[in-house]
Amino acid sequence: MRVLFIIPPHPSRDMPISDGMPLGTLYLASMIRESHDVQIIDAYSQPSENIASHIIEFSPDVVAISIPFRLVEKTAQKTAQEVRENSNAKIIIGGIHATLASERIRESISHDFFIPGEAELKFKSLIESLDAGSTDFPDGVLSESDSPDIDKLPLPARDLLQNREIYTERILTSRGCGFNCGFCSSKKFWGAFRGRNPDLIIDELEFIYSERGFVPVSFADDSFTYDRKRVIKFCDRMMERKIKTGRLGFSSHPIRLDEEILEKTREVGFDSIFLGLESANPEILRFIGKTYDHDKIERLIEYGFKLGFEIHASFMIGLPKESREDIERTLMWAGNMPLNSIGFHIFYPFEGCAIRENPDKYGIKIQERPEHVGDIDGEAVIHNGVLSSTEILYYYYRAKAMARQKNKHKSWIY
Ligand code: B12
Ligand code: SF4
Repeated sequence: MRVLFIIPPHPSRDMPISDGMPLGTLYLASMIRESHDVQIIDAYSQPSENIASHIIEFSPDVVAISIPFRLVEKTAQKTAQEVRENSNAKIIIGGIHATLASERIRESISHDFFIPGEAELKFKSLIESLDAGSTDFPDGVLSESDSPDIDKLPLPARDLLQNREIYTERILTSRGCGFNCGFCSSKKFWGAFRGRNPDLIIDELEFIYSERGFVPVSFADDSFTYDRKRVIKFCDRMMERKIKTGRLGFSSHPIRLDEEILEKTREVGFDSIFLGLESANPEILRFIGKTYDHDKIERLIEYGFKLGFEIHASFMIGLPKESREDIERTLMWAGNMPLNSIGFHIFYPFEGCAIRENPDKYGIKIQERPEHVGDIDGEAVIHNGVLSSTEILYYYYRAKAMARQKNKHKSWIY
């Protein structure tokens, strides 16, 4: 069968981006590539792709459309229409946002099959069934896949990406997150944390280097450091195997950093850390289910900086109950730390997060209109109990202006 994977374009950006390597699609492609003819259009990262002419040229039997975030919901709808207009291919949809907003997505996006959740196993069996001519799918909704054993999955089919050189390489060393922050849907989608075997991660890293040389590699896990023992073991194995690296970066929940983790990860080649710090006010953070010690993280950031790390942090504007004073405090705190870059984003209650599911409990009013596309860099859609959406937007612009000043010296993006 000819299977075409499509990641729909961003609704407004027309520039390529480097940080969007679509690992989910690459995992699915790796499951079927040996028996089928597979192509990938990543119109999100490479917006110049002409989807319609590609469909006509490749003439696929199946088109698999990935819907990772709300931001691409409308363009996914348009992509599915283009498939319908230019081919007789069966359309399969899936991805995080498709799963968490499945009711609306299933109504608005033309498709033959919908596979919620982690889809490797179900996707492969669906393709095999279609190939065998089976039509035994009552309503096109396949039950959620069993989570695969992530140590047994084939490596993501990175080599199938067109213009691979535009991408920062990404590697996934775990799935799921052990935390449950009220603004995040990760737990709901991925469930419990599952870490991969350190030696297999190192093998994958070496494979990437064998293909592309010592390029920067970003560890794409939600929180690479969630399982401390696994990180230590990973670093020990890197040392024992004497692995030479290019630049390496990871993300961490602030509560999962400590001196030894910083030292060990630095020693094996990591030099970039991304931290979701969100707010300077511990009470706001406690209220939304994310806690850490602000004094301690300040000390660790300074220590990490001394060790030679670049440290990038992200903050949210407009969290439930956050007042003007809270935001001022966050701006001040963020501005005073030796961070290499700071990012501000508007709090957006995405489908699947606890705050969206219990707005009364969090004291917010959601004022989302159909034209809102889910852009955390431009839309405020709540009254947070203290500030209106207009006020949130105002403080967000102030925060952005401050970040622009501070980010002048930013080098590598995590
Ligand atoms: C890396 C990442 C990015 C990368 C790359 C995204 C990509 N191409 O996949 C970049 C940096 C581009 C990105 C951007 C954004 N992201 Co992001 N991102 C992530 C992150 C941390 C990891 C994604 C990943 O690689 N997962 C690993 C792979 C293996 O999983 P997967 O892609 O989901 O694929 C599996 C399943 O979903 C499914 N599947 C996937 N595709 C398909 C297709 C079919 C047909 C089927 C059947 C199944 C299927 O099977 C796959 C294998 O199991 C996730 C959080 C997370 N833990 O997943 C957030 C996440 C997806 N991002 C999110 C958001 C909001 C954004 C932004 C849109 C934010 C914004 N500005 O509004 C931005 C866009 C910024 C911009 N201006 O362009 C939210 C989405 C929430 C939502 N409902 O919208 C998430 C869930 C984070 C969160 N918890 O809030 N992101
Ligand atoms: S925000 Fe990060 S640490 Fe919190 S639940 Fe989501 S993925 Fe986990």
